[in-house]
Amino acid sequence: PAPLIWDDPFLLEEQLGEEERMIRDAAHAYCQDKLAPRVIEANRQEIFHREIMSEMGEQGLLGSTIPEAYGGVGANYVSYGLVAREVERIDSGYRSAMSVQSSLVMHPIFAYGTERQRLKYLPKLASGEWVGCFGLTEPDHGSDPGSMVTRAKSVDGGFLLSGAKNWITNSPIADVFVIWAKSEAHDGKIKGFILEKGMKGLAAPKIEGKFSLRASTTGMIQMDEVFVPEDNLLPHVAGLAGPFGCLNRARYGISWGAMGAAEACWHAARSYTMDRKQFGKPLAATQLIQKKLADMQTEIALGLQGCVRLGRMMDDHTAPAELISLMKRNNCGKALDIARASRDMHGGNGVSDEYGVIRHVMNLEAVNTYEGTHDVHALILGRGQTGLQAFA
Ligand code: TGC
Ligand code: FAD
Repeated sequence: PAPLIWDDPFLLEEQLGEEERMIRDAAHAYCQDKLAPRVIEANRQEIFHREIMSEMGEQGLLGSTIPEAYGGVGANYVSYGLVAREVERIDSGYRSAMSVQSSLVMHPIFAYGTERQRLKYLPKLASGEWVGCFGLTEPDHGSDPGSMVTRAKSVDGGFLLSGAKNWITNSPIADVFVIWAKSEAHDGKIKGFILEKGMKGLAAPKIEGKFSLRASTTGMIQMDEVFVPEDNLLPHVAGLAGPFGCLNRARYGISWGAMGAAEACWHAARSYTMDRKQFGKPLAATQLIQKKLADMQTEIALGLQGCVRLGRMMDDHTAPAELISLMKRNNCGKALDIARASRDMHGGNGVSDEYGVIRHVMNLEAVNTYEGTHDVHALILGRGQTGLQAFA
């Protein structure tokens, strides 16, 4: 039999096309050279270095699936996933910033916007000159966004938006806000609106004291009768299908990203336990440690195979939403388990940020919760196979 490649058991590498590998290699080099050196300080001090958005833009990592005419690079979804894996190998917070800009801000403007909106916003979002955020969750409505209370009242020439959004990635530094609100002019249906920094009545205070994704900035969005011109309504979608169309793409990217964080923790655990000796031999020469390494290898190998298959289905337009839930749920839950085990295998050193692993544990707690919690995705899968909804 052929020898096993321990860190690529299914030969994922051979399943990628040349262009996919090129995009992945460029992202890998950028992440290792530019993101890795900044992350310990960013996490310690709770800083998001704004210039990262411009650097990612320069590298073609923002809205990479959007056509070139609007500033994207027209990459496929497998490439988008490979990039998410490389970014999250460093930190889930950096992948968050990229996912939100790409899947939750640029995608809705591209898919549901007018040509004028595409031309106005997409190139500047692609270059990182502008930062975007996505406001769906509210203080009292998280897993159940359909019950949102943010309202768009119709007035001459546009709308007045009032309400509050909570836990919004990038909001404190955002120039562009994609907001979901129930619109009076559309029979109370949920519609998407593009708001801009500086609009009267709009505020985006930072949420302080976050012990997860500290290298990503998160805030609220407060709207007090913000006037939004008719031109800033996203006309081509109504209802929850609008935000969920964006979430499908972001959740898919998170499936890959979480595996990147898991791989970082697995490789760290393997190296650490091979070097560290207790009772006169390397920790990695003990059965308990080897079982943990075997579990990590197995879950990551299977998780990545699922990602590449789902990516091919996304590219063929055959991916059902439930399958995206299956991968988001599985890979986030497994990555969190792997990060916690790796932290344990590092002993006392595991709680020091110098070793990186505790940061991944903290980050993956939020990744397992946002974009649909682990249990909400179980309910989506349960409904899919029984036809019975168990949410309410
Ligand atoms: P339900 O009856 O299931 O559906 C209502 C309408 O929406 C459509 N729909 C979808 N369309 C496309 N893709 C999907 N995945 C869809 N899921 C639902 C559905 O067809 C229907 O359309 P229509 O035309 O018939 O009206 O709605 P429900 O109210 O029962 O929903 C239940 C549930 C639990 C599935 C859903 O609300 C849910 O997924 N909750 C989780 C909320 C969530 O994921 N929030 C994410 C906020 S954004 C975020 O976290 C960003 S963090 C990013 C980062 O920093 O990286
Ligand atoms: P809740 O919905 O209150 O859930 C609490 C608990 O109850 C969970 O364990 C959940 O699984 C469980 N639960 C809920 N419903 C049920 C049920 N029917 N049956 C059984 N159990 C249930 N949102 C945005 O719109 N944009 C963003 O950019 C964004 N970024 C975020 C960044 C961070 C760092 C975080 C932490 C969150 C972000 N979110 C964002 C919000 C995120 O999507 C929500 O936190 C998430 O959807 C869960 O909602 P909730 O926090 O209100 O929890």
